[in-house]
Amino acid sequence: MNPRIIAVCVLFSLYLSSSAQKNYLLESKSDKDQRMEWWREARFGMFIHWGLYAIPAGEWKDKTTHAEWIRTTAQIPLKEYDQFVPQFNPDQFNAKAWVQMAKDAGMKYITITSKHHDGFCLWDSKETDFDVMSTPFKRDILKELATACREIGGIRLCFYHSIMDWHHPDYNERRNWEKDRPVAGTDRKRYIAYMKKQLKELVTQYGDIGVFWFDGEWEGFWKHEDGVDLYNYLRGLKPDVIINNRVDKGRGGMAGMTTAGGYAGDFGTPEQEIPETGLPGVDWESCMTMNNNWGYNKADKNFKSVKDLIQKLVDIASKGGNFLLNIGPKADGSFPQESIDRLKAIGDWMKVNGESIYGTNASPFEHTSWGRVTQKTAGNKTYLYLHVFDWPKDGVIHLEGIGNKPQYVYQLWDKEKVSFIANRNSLMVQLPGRSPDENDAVIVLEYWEKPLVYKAPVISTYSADFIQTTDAVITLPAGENRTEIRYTTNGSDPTAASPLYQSKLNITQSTVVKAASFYKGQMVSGVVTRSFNKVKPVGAITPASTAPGLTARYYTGDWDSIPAFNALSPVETGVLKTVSTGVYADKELYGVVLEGYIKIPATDLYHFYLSSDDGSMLYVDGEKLVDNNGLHGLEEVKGTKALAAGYHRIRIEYFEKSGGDELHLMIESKTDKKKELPALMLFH
Ligand code: FHN
Repeated sequence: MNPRIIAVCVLFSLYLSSSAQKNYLLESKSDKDQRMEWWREARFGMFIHWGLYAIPAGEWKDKTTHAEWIRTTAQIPLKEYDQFVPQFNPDQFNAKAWVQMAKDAGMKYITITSKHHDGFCLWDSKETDFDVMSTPFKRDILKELATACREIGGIRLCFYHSIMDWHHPDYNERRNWEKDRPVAGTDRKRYIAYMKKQLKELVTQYGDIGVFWFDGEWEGFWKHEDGVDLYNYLRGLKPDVIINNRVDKGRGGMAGMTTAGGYAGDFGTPEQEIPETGLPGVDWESCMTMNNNWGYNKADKNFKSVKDLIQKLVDIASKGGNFLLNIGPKADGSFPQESIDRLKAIGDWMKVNGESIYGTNASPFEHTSWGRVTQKTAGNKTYLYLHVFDWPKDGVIHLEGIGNKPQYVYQLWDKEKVSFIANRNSLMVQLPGRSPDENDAVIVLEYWEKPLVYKAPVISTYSADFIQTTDAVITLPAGENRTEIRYTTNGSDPTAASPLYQSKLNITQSTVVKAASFYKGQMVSGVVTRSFNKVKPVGAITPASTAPGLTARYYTGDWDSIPAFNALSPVETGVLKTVSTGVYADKELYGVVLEGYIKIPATDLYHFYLSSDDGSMLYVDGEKLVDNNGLHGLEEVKGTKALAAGYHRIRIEYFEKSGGDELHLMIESKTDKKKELPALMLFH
């Protein structure tokens, strides 16, 4: 063949291969906004955790506290767990009934476990026999759900997919009790290829899939580059698909938000929790169980009340997030009655109040004592939805910090107008005698112009505790440029005669700083307060001798929180030059106590950031400075202490149950930015 033609073919194939791996992380904001639009509008979805684990329903031998993790938490060997396959025959499964219940509850999408950590596939996969077609049921569950969603309409089908796989031999992380699954001969690339082929089945054969909700990304098996590659692979197959942040390694523990660093993922995934405040410009979805378990547990009757679930939905929407509420179906394919009842009640509330959730954005107010606020703009109108959780005894709702009055104020449930008084920077709304809905009753402020909401200032500082001096910087939130800040340093509320804030305040004595926003001589926001405390540094000690590193004492045990290590005997001891889990990294069911001295370079106030998966504690000079205890993903907790230059005693306690395990300690001072505690500061 003509060499020129060969050259053109080679160049073209290079182009094709490179375009197959287009980097979708470089997507423009407008393109992402367009792709996310339906999801941001939806605000409310159904999570479904279903699989073989519904058969034992949480019970194994003498314990009834298992659920979808039962293969691991009950340490069931693979051959024994495979015995559930011939038992899986959900004769009550009715895809249309599931989809209709989600729709009637006011949900706009369903995210179902295509494959959970146990590796069992709910669809007819050509890549494995460990799927629903190997069971007596022999029906493609995901296909039936896809058909039901298409026929009923109004519900997007989405898939949860676990990266971690306890069944496929090439996923070569092993639980330390798994003696029956050698790692020799395994091939991680072969597993990733398997996962990609299965995902291609799901993307191309099950209709217009809205979201891929990855999970199980936390073990060492999965790397950041794998996450970016998988994100681009899936987007290459379906450019408009939405993918959560657990496809990569950037999730900050159960708080779920994506840490800085170029990680892939379109939205954050707080789990069983709701962020304290809205996060402007950040897409996130809180996922929660209705009781205590994701997978069905027949003994778990601790279901959240309807009121709690509705108020969680509203709280999340008022902070600009989505709510993914979980159902754990039974082995027979039916929903637990407690779940059905709650879905029905939420649906009744959504039929009246859905417009105050769908397509809304975060509240423009920092805090409202009587409930929450959501907002929506349609054309030249803006609607502020006042969600009244606690009906005021005097029947009057006070809304502070708003500088213009609405065109109308009315009850959402019957559109009846209500009277209101507009002051310079507040509204008083007169409510009817009693609430029509103790879960949440909604009052609408209809504006025919942009509501004029005044934001209170923010008082920030390196640290409110200080040794000699510290600074107080007072700023207005982004976008607030109409007002000025006035402040006091004697604990009194600021007035129009108080000093105008123009530059940072240098604090040399214990002080209470108060500030508020002023407009044309009037206070138009709430008052913010920050106390500053002058403290004495803890004196240093003089050890008889020192050597580099911390002593490390290792313990084995199955704990759900940090044990009393001093009452246990260590199985191994050593010295670690840095704060880590050392030789036990990636093991399970163990604890470690690191102890020694930290050499503080200069007298100052120090921030310590202890992050761990699972729980940890930090003691400095015998005082508990950070409590990051408990079973959780990688989470960081901060503690602050004034320390004199020299040696101070330090002790770190840590335990790992199963899954990911990490331990980090970072330090920050006013002169040194946050960094891993350097080895040169650690001695024993
Ligand atoms: O280990 C899983 C768990 O089983 C469940 O799927 C939750 C739901 O988000 N995600 C993981 C725990 O963080």
